[in-house]
Amino acid sequence: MKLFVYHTPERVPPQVTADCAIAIDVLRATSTIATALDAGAEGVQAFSDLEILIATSEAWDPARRIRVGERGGKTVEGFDMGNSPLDCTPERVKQSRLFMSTTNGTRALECIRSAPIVLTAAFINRDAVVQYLVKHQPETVWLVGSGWEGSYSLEDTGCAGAVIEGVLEQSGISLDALAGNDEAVSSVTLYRNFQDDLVSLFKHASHGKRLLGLGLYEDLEYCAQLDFLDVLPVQREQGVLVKSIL
Ligand code: 3SL
Repeated sequence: MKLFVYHTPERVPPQVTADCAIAIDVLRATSTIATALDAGAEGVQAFSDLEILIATSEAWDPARRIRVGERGGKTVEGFDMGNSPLDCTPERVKQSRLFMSTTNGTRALECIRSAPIVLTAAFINRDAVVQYLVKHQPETVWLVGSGWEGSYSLEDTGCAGAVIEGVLEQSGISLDALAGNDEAVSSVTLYRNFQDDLVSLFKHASHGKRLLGLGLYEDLEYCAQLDFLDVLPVQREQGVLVKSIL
């Protein structure tokens, strides 16, 4: 097994794919996806384009459909929900499908969706991802940060490092044997530096600061809870994530 870290979707090599590709958008799309599936949502369908989202979701029973739209950290006008994991309570999402479009996270998912196995990771479900990797040992694994509009995001690369650290601990494989690129090694160093205080990692991050400016400190605190949920989001059909029974 070789783990490759790509800071943004733009860095993913074209024309090839991995055996397993993992999208990471800690703040906040992949934290929201994990929370919604853990709370009993039927699935989360990701879109980069808002109009395609609306047209696709029209065919769905309105009582079982939640349109989640976020741009620049704010709820898209006319959508049912923004992108806060704190809104994904069982009362709100159980048995519903979330039709989701966010600034960067859903773009990252779109870029890896043709991989044979697609997962999502956040700090809150890190251990579920680690357990999957240790058990199945896919030959090549991509950990793809969502970044922010093409640039690097500290928190996504930190989460990639947390996943690699978990695999190191649980598999006994050495970092040199596991790391597929230099980014994988540096992500572990980043994670180790902040592992005891992930909120402080968020406070250094430009998107963390953006969310703090919007008064969303509670979202940061929630997303910083390492291994909080035992849920593994896995792509069942292109763009549709469900709770894994793997
Ligand atoms: O960029 C994204 O996809 C979002 O997760 C951003 S936000 O945290 O909802 O503002």
